[in-house]
Amino acid sequence: MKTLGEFVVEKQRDFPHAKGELSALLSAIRLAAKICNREINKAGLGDIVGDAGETNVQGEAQKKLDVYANERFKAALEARGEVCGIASEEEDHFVIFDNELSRDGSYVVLMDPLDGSSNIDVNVSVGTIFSIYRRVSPVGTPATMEDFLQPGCNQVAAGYVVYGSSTMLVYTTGNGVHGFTYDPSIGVFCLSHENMRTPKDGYIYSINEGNYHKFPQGVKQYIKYCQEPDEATKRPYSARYIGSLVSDFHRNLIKGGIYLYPPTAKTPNGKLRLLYECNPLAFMVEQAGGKASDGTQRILDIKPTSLHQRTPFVVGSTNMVEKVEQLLRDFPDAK
Ligand code: AHM
Ligand code: MG
Repeated sequence: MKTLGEFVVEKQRDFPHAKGELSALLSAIRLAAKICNREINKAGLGDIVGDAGETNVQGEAQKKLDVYANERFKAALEARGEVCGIASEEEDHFVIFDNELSRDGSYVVLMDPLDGSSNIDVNVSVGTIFSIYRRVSPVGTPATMEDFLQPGCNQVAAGYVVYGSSTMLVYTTGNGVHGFTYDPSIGVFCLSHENMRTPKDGYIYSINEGNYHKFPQGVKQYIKYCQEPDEATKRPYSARYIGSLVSDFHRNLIKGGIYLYPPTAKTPNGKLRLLYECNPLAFMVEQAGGKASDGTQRILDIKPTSLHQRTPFVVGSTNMVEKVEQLLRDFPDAK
């Protein structure tokens, strides 16, 4: 049995000049994940479910556990000194860790501390998503907006924690995707899925079909395509939608499949946030042999212009994502 800690140290030896900063940073994330896992697991007890009474910058009601997870991850990352600032779905602005130790930190972290949190009150899986960059501003100074607005292809590491029937931490540093299952009896994440690969073809499609009438023509065509019987391509595909991005993504990564959050006329950029939802998952899926697109271009190539910007998101098995891109080209919407 190999623990996450051992695995990270082992991998660090592959980079002879690594100073162990990234390993220390990942260990901060691991600690915060364990603490959040403990609270999420007893979500039905006590006064921890429900709304916190505040809305975040995107006008969404914050859950008590959103706030809790945000605080836990922030505190764990600030305590170590490798990180000079964070951006979070639950924070209007990026947060500078302005103490002597953190100012010398080489990294910034962007995160969605508790994604899918509207599911928490009904005992459905939720997740944490994180994305790590090297800062571009000089070490020794406070973090700046430029540190956070980097294209996804600059990520040095990314990952997620899925608090599901078991809790897993899955991450990449650009050298494959590795998954660790939490053993609560010993309080340790253990290597369970080394070098995860996603199938090129999948048979699951995940989309909120309730919005069907608002989707672009190309996406409607794709839904029809998924439902059409055809033995050669094993259609119809199965529809699976949890409404909890990390869980939908995790299932599709393992089994093969596609997740779509398309634009609509009212929300031309869809719902999901580029920097801390789409970029990290795009990095992971590419590392596993899959693809992530906004319908026309690679997610990781988008140059961000604001912290909470949204993007349409199509992610999963390469051939499925390419089919969507093709149908969006073939069936353009009237301007
Ligand atoms: P959140 O960050 O406020 O939790 O929103 C993101 C969630 C994703 O987890 C999920 O895939 C999506 O929103 C579901 O949206 P919808 O209910 O519109 O289908
Ligand atoms: Mg989210």
